[in-house]
Amino acid sequence: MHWHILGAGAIGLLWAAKLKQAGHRVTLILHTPEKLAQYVEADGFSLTDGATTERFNPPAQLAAHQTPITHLLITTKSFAVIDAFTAVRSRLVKNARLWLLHNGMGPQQQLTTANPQLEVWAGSTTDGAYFDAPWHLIRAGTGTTQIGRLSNSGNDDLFEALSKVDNQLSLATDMTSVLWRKLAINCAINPLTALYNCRNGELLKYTDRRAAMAQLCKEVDEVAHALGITLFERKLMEQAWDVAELTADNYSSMQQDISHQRPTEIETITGYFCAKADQAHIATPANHLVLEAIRNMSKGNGHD
Ligand code: KPL
Repeated sequence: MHWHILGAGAIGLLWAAKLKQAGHRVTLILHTPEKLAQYVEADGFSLTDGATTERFNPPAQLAAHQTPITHLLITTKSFAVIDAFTAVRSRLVKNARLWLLHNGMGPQQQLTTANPQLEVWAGSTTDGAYFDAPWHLIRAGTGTTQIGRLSNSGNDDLFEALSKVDNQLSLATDMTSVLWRKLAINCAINPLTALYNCRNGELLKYTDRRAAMAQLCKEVDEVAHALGITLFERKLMEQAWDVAELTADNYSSMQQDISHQRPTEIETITGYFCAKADQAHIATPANHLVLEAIRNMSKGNGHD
């Protein structure tokens, strides 16, 4: 398979490395000429996994390149997915396979509905990697990745092929519920860590933070139930508590985005959730409150 990867962040490059190691062709699509020049200058990227460091140098290009795309993996931030896809859309062959691996919800459903000719897959991962220097990636433990087909077209061949690339990959028959579970955890943890400017574990230490988290969770449980989505066997608050405890020393992605004055993924996390609740005429005041608060913080950072 020849994979084009849009989004040269940690997850995008981790998958570029995995696909190369498994013998697939990989081409990176970088979003600015400056980024492309930096990549060429760096002569590719490296991945350190435990004691081993390996270098990778897949070809890179801009979206405007003309070669056809058969397999497209998008790993950008969720707010950039639609624009990234639109920039390469004319290059996709008929029946191309599109795999979306990003936080939040919305783009997956939008692209599946708007492109019935494509085989669209979505993923959710706990794989971790981070950059310790530009183009130098460190693998932070091996996580699991669930993928599932969202479009009616196609078969499960893509999963069969990718499971040979990553033995921690599993096939989700109900990917929408998998995405909702991740969304629910992110609704419970991400906005509050950004608002309190704290690590995930610090949400559990104070009564007011725990109460705020419990309120968000209660609303998410209620809406998921009304929409017929099975979240967890227990209450979301209990599940989110465990995630916050397990990742106690981490800063959530939203806390990091706010503290580095980057745009956040609030619209595809709490924003998506509130829109679904509004459509179902279920009041979710606590989630609406944090949605507005993060929007205001983002405005203060120059993003809206
Ligand atoms: O997914 C996460 C994120 O930071 O986006 C959690 C689960 C909250 C871990 O930090």
